[in-house]
Amino acid sequence: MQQDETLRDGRIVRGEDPLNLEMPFSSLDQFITPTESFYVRTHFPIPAIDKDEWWLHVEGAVERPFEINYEELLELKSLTTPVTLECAGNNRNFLEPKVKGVQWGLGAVGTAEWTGVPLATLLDRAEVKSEAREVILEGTDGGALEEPKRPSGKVQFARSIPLAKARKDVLLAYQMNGNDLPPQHGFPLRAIVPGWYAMASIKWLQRIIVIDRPFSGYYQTLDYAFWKRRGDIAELAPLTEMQTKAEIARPAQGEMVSVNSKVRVHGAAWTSDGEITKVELSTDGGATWNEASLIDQAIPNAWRLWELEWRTPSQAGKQMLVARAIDSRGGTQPVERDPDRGTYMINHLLPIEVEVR
Ligand SMILES: Nc1nc2c(c(=O)[nH]1)N[C@H]1C(S)=C(S)[C@@H](COP(=O)(O)O)O[C@H]1N2
Ligand SMILES: [Mo]
Repeated sequence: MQQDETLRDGRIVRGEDPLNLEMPFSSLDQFITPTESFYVRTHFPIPAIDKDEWWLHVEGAVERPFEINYEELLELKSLTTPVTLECAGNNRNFLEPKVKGVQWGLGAVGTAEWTGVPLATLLDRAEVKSEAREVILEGTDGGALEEPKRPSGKVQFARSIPLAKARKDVLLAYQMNGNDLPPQHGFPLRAIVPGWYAMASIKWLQRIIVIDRPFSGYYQTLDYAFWKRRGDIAELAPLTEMQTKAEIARPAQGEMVSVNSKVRVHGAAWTSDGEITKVELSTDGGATWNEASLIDQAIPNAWRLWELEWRTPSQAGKQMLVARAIDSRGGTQPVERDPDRGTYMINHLLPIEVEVR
């Protein structure tokens, strides 16, 4: 956790090439994450796209394939909604032993207000055929891969969504927090897939391909997948829904607090397809739990801020703070890490050590 952390304009640099920036989660102080604090995850160089030259192609198992440009897209009926994005590798640097991948701490997550056109609008225009099952979203970015198991040559970043989900609530966003998408976040257009880990929220969208069978692209199977067990058989399943999680913003790991004082412990909690109904905090490493207050209203597909006043012990020493979330589907967080999740979906209980003195 406390490795060297280079900050750039208030974000932790987790990688330069490709660019990966993390929000210092201890800076959480409002429901909406400002764009300049929002984490950035890229796999390839950020494409420089001229919106006047850009086209979005809608094709595949549709009656009427078409292309649409930026201007035309902006004329369609839009909506604005807050959605929380979390990288499937968020919290990876808590894993022991260390695993490969970007060493995210707590801040590969954020909530922005997204404005755009429902994917359903474009699917309706294209007239999806009855045999259609999934929708592939393809980015403009791509390149050669380094993993031992890889296709040769260039691969585009692409992911698929089941047709029902694509129609239900996937947004094609051109604005983030009221301004045009910045290049880092997918200008001119990105998908927002509510409730799913953010690898599905494809940036720099260039193609929407409707298909009649499950997509088995690189980022759907070899990467961004986990082992789903049927007894002794394990099959690779694509990552989809975010797992229930609460994170503590303050006090942060290693922070010092005074004995016999009142400290505000606060953070955020989220889930997918439901709402957070309770957040509990333990200040003794999980032995006893207290219920935190949930702040404001529950908003679907967005995190819920929470807080609790902690009366610190009269004795100096180290204390382990642990938060856990419970959602309306009865989902909560596992105590132990499930190794079948590989390097993703990290939502087991994570203690934060603070020093009382
Ligand atoms: N085209 C494209 N889309 C992408 C990615 C990418 O590298 N290329 N990264 C994905 C991953 S893994 C995450 S976590 C989110 C990050 O979105 P952000 O950079 O806006 O926070 O974008 C997703 N969409
Ligand atoms: Mo991610």
